[in-house]
Amino acid sequence: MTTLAIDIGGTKLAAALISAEHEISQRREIPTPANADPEGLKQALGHLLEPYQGKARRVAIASTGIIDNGILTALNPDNLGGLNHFPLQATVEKLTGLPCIVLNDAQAAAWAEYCHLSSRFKHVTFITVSTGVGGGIVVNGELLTGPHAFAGHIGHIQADPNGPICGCGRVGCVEAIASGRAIAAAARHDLQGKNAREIFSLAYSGNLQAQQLVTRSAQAICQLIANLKALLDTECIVLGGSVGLAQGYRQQVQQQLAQLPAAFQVPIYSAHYQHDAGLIGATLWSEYHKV
Ligand code: ADP
Ligand code: BMX
Ligand code: ZN
Repeated sequence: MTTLAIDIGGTKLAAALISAEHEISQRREIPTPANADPEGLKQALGHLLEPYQGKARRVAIASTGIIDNGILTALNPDNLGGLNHFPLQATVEKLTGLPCIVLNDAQAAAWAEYCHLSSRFKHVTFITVSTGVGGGIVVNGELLTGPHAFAGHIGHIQADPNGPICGCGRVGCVEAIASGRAIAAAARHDLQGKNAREIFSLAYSGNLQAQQLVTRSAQAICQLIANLKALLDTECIVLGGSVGLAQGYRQQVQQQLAQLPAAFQVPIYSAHYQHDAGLIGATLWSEYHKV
């Protein structure tokens, strides 16, 4: 059965058709509307999905935010215009006329990466370092979503009690230090106003401040991984998101983790499905739940 998969992130909205063999076709991407209020998001989704009319039998969505029973609430309103109780599933069902399932983006990506690794590991944790920092946790072959769908929001574990205030309202969250947005927000002088992609490219060409911003992000992710190892004894970490997948980033995190005591060591892989982990994961989740 062909699935129309959608990935809603803080920076971009992606959609594609996923075949029964999990091949991806007709992938499209548009920027997330700057003011992602309910109307803005509805319009953007309408525009994104228009070319897929009549081409799929179900819809599977991976979306940033807390996704509880098909309803989206932004934990960090900076990342999605403060959407609160947005009926995402119902909106897309109405737009497409198809049955639909919705899962948090990092939970979906975790499911995809776990399914890929399941012959080797039963305990897998996915971390996306993207607009925000998100996570998905598989324990003993089961994806943890939690009673309020909040499980895995590891970007909001505190990294520094003296750190910047996070959009979620807490102080010093990992997301406020390591995410693409946080990297851009901490830039000063010649780097002020540049986005994370530009800062990474300046880091490769030797800009010291850019290198320090990347290292600060990698350090926060390294400490997060050590905390997750202590909490879950996870067998491996999978890194995704455009920052997580940026050239050299995983290696920096690995080098820093290698400095910590043996009990905190855990293998770190780059996402097998790269930037499509959310699309594939939501599709696999819709199959698992027989949507
Ligand atoms: P989303 O959060 O919408 O899922 P991404 O995973 O693409 O989207 O993450 C967006 C963040 O990644 C932005 O902060 C952007 O500046 C940054 N980014 C995009 N491309 C790169 C790159 N090649 N290297 C480093 N950072 C990148
Ligand atoms: C934020 C939070 C998570 C999400 C993570 C990564 C919102 C809107 N999102 O911590 O639900 O998984 O960002 O999201 O509060 P992305 O947009 O960076 O992919
Ligand atoms: Zn936070």
